[in-house]
Amino acid sequence: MLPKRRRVRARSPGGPAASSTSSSALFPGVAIYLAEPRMGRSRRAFLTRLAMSKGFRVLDTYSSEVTHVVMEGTSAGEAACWQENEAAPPPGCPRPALLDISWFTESMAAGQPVPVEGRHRLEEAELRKGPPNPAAMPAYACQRSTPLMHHNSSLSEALETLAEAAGFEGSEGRLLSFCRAASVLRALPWPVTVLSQLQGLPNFGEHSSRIVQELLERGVCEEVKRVRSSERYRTMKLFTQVFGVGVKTANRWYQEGLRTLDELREQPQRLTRQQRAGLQHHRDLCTPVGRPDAEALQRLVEATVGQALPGATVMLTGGFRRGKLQGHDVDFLITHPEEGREVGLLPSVVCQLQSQGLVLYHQHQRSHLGDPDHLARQSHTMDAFERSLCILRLLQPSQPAKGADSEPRPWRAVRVDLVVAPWSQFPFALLGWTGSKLFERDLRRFSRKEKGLCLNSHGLFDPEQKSCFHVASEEDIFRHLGLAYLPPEQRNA
Ligand code: DCP
Ligand code: MG
Repeated sequence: MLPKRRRVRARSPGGPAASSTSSSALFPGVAIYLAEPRMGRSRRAFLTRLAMSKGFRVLDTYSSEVTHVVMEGTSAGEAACWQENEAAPPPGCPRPALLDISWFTESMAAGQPVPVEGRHRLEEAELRKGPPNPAAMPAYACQRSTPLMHHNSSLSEALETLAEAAGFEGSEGRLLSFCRAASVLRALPWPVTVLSQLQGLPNFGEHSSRIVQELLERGVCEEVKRVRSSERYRTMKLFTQVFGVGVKTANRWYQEGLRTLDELREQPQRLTRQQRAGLQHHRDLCTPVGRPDAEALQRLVEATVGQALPGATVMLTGGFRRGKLQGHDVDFLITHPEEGREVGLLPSVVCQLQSQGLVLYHQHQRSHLGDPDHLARQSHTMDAFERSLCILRLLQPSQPAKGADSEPRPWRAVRVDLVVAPWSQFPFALLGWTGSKLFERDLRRFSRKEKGLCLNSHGLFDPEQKSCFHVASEEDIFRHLGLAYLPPEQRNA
């Protein structure tokens, strides 16, 4: 049994209490910093709790006090790069050792810090392991870890451009091929430097390989350059970035000869209410939302939901839950432990926000959960939850004016999705709304093709047994599918 004070600390890893003070640490000469990039926040929180429960001092921020930096799944090069970007130690202080997770696990097992040996140091650990076998890369994105930061950004971005361009032409097959190849590159724990490294990797067709080859050999790819500078791609990108405009509408406008947003603004009668709002706030909505803004909105939504329905929970989902620092919108999932209490919650939440003048646009979609044909539609990607698609006014009190002639604007417009799920479906909704889109797609495909089960944001169904699985957490869903659990930070497929 731990002393009470330490138990209380151990419950709050990511917060300030994570920086345990030396009074509670048994090993004052050791201050661990768990570097997050590839570890993921929930794993980091778990390891922090574990170390603190054993009397280790774990610092929440990197500082000159840190003696041991522990990383997981990180290459020596990546680790060195990370350390370069951190503040340099004061003169005379050595940089702390960059250690593989093996030092940490051995120390936890020993109940005290084990001496650092060469094999614990990242460079040496890497040399011993060698590059992983490409044939070991599983074919489905849900079977492999895909961190946010990876080693092949310029290659994956080129393939993602081609995927996007294929989507603009309605070529779903080509879109998926390029997306899947890009996603494999994101999951590789080493940089691709020669084409032969692609051998044995899944989802790499002839076209994607050719693009990578050209990039490796020449540093640029003509096809990608051509696409990015083409009028068609640029216009389709411009139009589809407008809230409420999909590929079909953008294509119709393009075929009619429209090319600019001003041309769209000249024909307001052709626009839906959503598109008009999208155009009106276009500049703001094209500016990425940062994590501090997402967190400010979370506090606002939590306070408002808490007032409308005490005891309700609000979860930040989408890209921000996967650890992204920026997003095009902010996605929230709301539920209440007493199933049924959440019904009809959104109108009062939106009304409350409206009374504060914070709603610039909103569109309510009622729940279709009770619809008789709901079961038949269950394979559709769009779920049946009640939701509000909003543009909210996010107050930014100390924003300076951007240009000489522009007024200081103490707010910006942000796209916010509020989705309400019943408690029993919440783990499925959370899994479905955390993404990434390709991860979700592969998870459903894996369930169907490999397990004969139908997965969506409402549940996991066995069509033969005509039964559903009851789950209490995302971990339960992975377990039912026979998959190793992947924390949200590793779902950036
Ligand atoms: N989602 C999905 N299929 C869709 C739409 C959404 O599976 N057709 C899921 C996966 C997404 C999540 O919902 O990750 C949120 O959708 P977003 O479009 O907001 O995507 P992200 O939050 O991942 O990206 P961004 O950072 O651009 O907002
Ligand atoms: Mg999002």
